[in-house]
Amino acid sequence: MKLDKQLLLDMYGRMLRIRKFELKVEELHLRGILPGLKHLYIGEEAVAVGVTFNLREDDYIGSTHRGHGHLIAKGGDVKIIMAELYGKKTGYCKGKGGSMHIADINIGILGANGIVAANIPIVGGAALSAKLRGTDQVAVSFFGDGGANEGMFHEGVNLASVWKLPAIFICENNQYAISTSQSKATAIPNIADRAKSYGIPGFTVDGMDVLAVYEITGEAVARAREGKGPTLVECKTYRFKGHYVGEGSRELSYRSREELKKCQEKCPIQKFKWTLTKEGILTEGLAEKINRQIDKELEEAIKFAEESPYPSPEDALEDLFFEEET
Ligand SMILES: Cc1ncc(C[n+]2csc(CCOP(=O)(O)OP(=O)(O)O)c2C)c(N)n1
Ligand SMILES: [Mg+2]
Repeated sequence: MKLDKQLLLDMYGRMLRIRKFELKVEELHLRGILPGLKHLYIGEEAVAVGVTFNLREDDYIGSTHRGHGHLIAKGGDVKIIMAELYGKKTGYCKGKGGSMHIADINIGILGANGIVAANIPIVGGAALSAKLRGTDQVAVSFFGDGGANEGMFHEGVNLASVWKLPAIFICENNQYAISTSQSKATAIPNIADRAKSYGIPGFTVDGMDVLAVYEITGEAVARAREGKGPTLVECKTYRFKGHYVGEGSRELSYRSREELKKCQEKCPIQKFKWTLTKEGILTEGLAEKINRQIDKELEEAIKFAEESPYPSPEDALEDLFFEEET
């Protein structure tokens, strides 16, 4: 394998951190400890990690309602994310935003976003800003197969192409928008084929293969940095859990147990672990060490969140934008 061994191990560790974080969130939610709505990223880890490992700290990402994986992949602090999910004052939004509003401008995370596809024009704006400032920063938008049918997708991708913006559009095609399968809502099988109509390159890639995602998005990032404009990359992936935590067995009304089982067998983390083991890069001992280190980080994050205070009632009046009456 051509890539640096430490980089590959870091990719593995980052995917596992996302997976274990999400499993903890699921557990804490189902025990009634975490408030609010959460959409888990389990099964899709190779996409966020494959993409963001091509990015610098000062590059931008725009995320979705299913955003924890993007935030952790881009370097978000699990302690502060966890505190936000607990609704605590030490969280990214001081406990007032929750899962779907987490942002960290200092490391280019423009925010999770509960409005499907709404980060596409925001990312377009960040890319325009980088271009006007003459930097070589790039901006990445993550959105789903459902998001690709929103007007904001068509408007945003078209304008980014016309203005040759340094943007990369990552469609996380997990085959469902809530309970609607892609085939019931989209006339073509490969969303990347739409790139042609905007005059930009489009690629469909196996989103369960972190190295495939890393390679193709590496090319897209290089193109964007060189001023050659945007690229659309469709990552075929699958969400292993329900649309939101608490959906329970209702998911079986739109997908079968057999389908779930077959897709879960393609676990991106397990697959990458096998590859690294076969190449002699990852040993059982090292895997266990990484595992324990993540468990410790998560324990500390939960302790930090639990011991943090809730915002006070007066805090509700802070961080607002309003105009003085004249
Ligand atoms: C503009 C808008 N329309 C509808 C919704 C309700 N909604 C929340 S998630 C979702 C499905 C999104 O599907 P997709 O883009 O494929 O993302 P996934 O959940 O599969 O990651 C919908 C319709 C919303 N939040 N925003
Ligand atoms: Mg989807």
